[in-house]
Amino acid sequence: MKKNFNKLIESSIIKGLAFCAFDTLGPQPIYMFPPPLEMEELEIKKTEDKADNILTISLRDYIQIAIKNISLLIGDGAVYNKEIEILRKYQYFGIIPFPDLQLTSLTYFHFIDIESTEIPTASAFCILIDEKRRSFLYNNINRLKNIVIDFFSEFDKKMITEFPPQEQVESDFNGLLKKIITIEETPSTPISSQRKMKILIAGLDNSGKTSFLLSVDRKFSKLIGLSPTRGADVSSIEALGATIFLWDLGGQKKYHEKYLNKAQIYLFEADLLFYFIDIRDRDRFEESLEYLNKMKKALSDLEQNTPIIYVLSKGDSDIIESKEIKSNIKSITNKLTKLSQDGPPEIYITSLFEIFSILRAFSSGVAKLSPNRNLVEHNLEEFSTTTGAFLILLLSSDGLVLAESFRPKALKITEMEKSEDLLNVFEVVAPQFTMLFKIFANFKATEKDEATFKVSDSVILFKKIRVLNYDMYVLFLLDEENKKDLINQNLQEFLKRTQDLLIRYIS
Ligand SMILES: Nc1nc2c(ncn2[C@@H]2O[C@H](COP(=O)(O)OP(=O)(O)OP(=O)(O)O)[C@@H](O)[C@H]2O)c(=O)[nH]1
Ligand SMILES: [Mg+2]
Repeated sequence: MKKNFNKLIESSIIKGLAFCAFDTLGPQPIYMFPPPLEMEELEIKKTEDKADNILTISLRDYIQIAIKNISLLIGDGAVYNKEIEILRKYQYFGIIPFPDLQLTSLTYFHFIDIESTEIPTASAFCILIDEKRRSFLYNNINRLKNIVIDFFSEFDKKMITEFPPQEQVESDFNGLLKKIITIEETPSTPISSQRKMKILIAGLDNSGKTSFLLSVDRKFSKLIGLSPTRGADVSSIEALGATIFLWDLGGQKKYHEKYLNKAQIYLFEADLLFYFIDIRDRDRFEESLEYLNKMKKALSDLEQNTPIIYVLSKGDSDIIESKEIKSNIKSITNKLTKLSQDGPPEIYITSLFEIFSILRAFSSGVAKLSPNRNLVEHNLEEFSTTTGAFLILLLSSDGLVLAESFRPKALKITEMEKSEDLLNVFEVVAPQFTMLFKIFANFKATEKDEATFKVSDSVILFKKIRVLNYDMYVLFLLDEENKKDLINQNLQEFLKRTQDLLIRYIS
């Protein structure tokens, strides 16, 4: 049996599988494929000139893997204050680095029900891969997720009374590995060393696409005298550790057919679509929705489930509160909501004159591509429960929003309710964020590590933090300044736990 698994793994890009759980002894590896080596064996293996792919790690290494993973799920323990039903629904994936072992793992976190324990047991299942080949995980993440979730929906049942011994479950994990190997045989993208992402920027002509991209890249000098984009203009930027290819699809009608007929080129393997609608141009809403529908159909014909972010452009601050624009926003939001099948659409209002409205829309898009975003936000949420912060934003030094956590009360204390007639308030409303970002810009300029700002009844606390070689910033919105102490007490622990998730945010 043991041989079987090792044979399989030799032919795979995957180096090992580990299932860990929070056992009576704390975080423990329960199933380890290949099994850990004794110290002597390890020494021998090290001297051998081995060409095989099999992982040679000790039990101690597996325990380290278990500890690091499980602590990401249960954090400081605040998670156990949640109702059991909520714990049962937790399902997170994360890409976690293990630099000491030169490994990266795609980890599936969830709680399992075991009869002998009252509360569900925290578990982490790791697919281990050579860190240099981790792009395989990013590029095939959706297929991998499905396989793993399917597997555990059955396998969890086997663990109800206790963890069966490894020999008894070996064939299950063999089966799982075989499925992963089928992905390797038909990868979505050639396996390469660096993660590349393709983002489409589409919408009618004159809807502000090129202006948006130039602002993201802070090329303001080029904004003057911009002419319509002819055909597709592909550029690339480096952000958050990855190369992002931006396909600016010039919106004039004469190009539409070309993009749609040659979808295999233009739309193929798009990770994300930003769809632009000029919020002032109500007369063209219908035309824009028609184009959107064609584009959505072309994407689904390619069997791509490309996420879409809607950008309502030209929402300048001098007109955003006007009756006309408010009614336009409402009308288009309703229409987009009707069109969107899986959940409420993600909509941002932007203005060229509010750079942060653009950065926020862009970063939410890019963050959508990060497998680690949900887990970081899960941890942020716990941190906010522990510290009583109403809003926490994690920002990169160039103002991209890496993660955010907020409680409805945050809307109240910043008077963000103004637009309550809109759906999905927080995603839609940018202007209030602009205020926060302006403060952020001021804070950055001071080059301090910490500062507080009073805004009406609330306090905004900024902290500069360092994760590896990157400066990052955390913003907290508080109702009382004395909550600061609690934040300072818990921040280091929080950072220690989540820094690996941030390092592997998208690269
Ligand atoms: N007031 C205002 N004008 C904007 C804003 N964004 C873009 N514009 C203007 O809208 C016009 C069209 O912008 P572009 O970025 O060229 O539009 P596009 O979507 O790239 O157009 P095509 O390339 O033809 O598809 C330009 O004159 C911009 O200055 C904004 O936020 N506010
Ligand atoms: Mg353009």
